[in-house]
Amino acid sequence: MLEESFQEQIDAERKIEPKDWMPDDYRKHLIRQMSQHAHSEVIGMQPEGNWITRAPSLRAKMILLAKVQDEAGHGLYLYSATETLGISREELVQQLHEEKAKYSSIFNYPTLSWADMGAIGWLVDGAAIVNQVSLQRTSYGPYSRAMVKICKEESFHQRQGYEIMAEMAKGTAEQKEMAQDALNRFWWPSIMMFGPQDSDSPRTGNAMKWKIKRQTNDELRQSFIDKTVGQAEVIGLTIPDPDLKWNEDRGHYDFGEMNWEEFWSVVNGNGPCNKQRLAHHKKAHDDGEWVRNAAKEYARKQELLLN
Ligand code: FAQ
Repeated sequence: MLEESFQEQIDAERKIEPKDWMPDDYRKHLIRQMSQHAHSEVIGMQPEGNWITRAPSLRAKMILLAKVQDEAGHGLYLYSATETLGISREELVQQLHEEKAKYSSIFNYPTLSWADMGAIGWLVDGAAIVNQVSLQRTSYGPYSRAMVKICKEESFHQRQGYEIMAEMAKGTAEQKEMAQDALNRFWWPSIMMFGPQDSDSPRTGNAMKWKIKRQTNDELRQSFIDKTVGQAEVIGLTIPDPDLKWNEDRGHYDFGEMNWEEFWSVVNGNGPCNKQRLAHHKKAHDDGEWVRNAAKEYARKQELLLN
């Protein structure tokens, strides 16, 4: 009965709010997806943080710094939204540290040159926008509202990256080569962000039924590729996929096969930087313990004063 009226509410496009009744599996599904999304934002600061001290100008440095700060903010909204489902941030972070919770595969690749800041903004934020615009219509109210604000900031991030790529592509031959090399390295990992093919995606069935996801992994991946090919052409860079070709009948680009072995290897903890990213997160968390303790003590004293 409760389950039926829950599904009716979803089918009628009414948002589910924290105090509404929800099936346990819906709650667990959201905690998993939203916390992994939050972890991705926070771990995602590391590949870019690597370049803040080496940005080529004060302007570039200020913009990159602002972008990385936004990502911390996105992590915070998403942790807060996840906490409305009855789990604490401490537990979520513990799940990350114990490798029970994942984060996006893309952040396990190294950033080797300044052009990688361009490729991340253009492609990684570009892919994140396609995914998150769709998630603005997700059925859980706090997640949906967090996505609206996050998407506005992601648009600025995408433009920041595209500007870097465009500038480098029209610079010296060496600069253009750096931009092309970054595109070559980040293209396939970026389209892997959308997850496994629909036929290999165990979570999609429930996610679509509960309208947590509004489009499947393959639909979103196709939409990202269709948007991005023209952008590469405008700045004179070549997407490293010889099978990429406009298909008049489908009204979409056809594209080559992804290396699924690489995808699962990165997802399962064996990518180029998985160990480094997690170790860095744990160290930062431990180093910040005194700040958390001081904040808790301050809150306790304030409460004593009020009572
Ligand atoms: N990486 O059945 P599905 C950003 C896992 S934010 C790692 O298809 P689902 C901003 C999946 O978790 C980027 N793991 O699962 C930024 C599941 O494992 P589990 C993050 C992956 O949930 C930009 C298993 O494989 N965005 O970039 C990946 O229906 C620049 C089976 O997969 C989000 O998290 C992957 N790529 O679909 C920050 C968006 N793909 O949990 C800094 C929200 C799949 O059963 C710089 N999340 N897996 O153990 C989603 O939309 C979905 O969760 C998907 C996966 C699409 C990621």
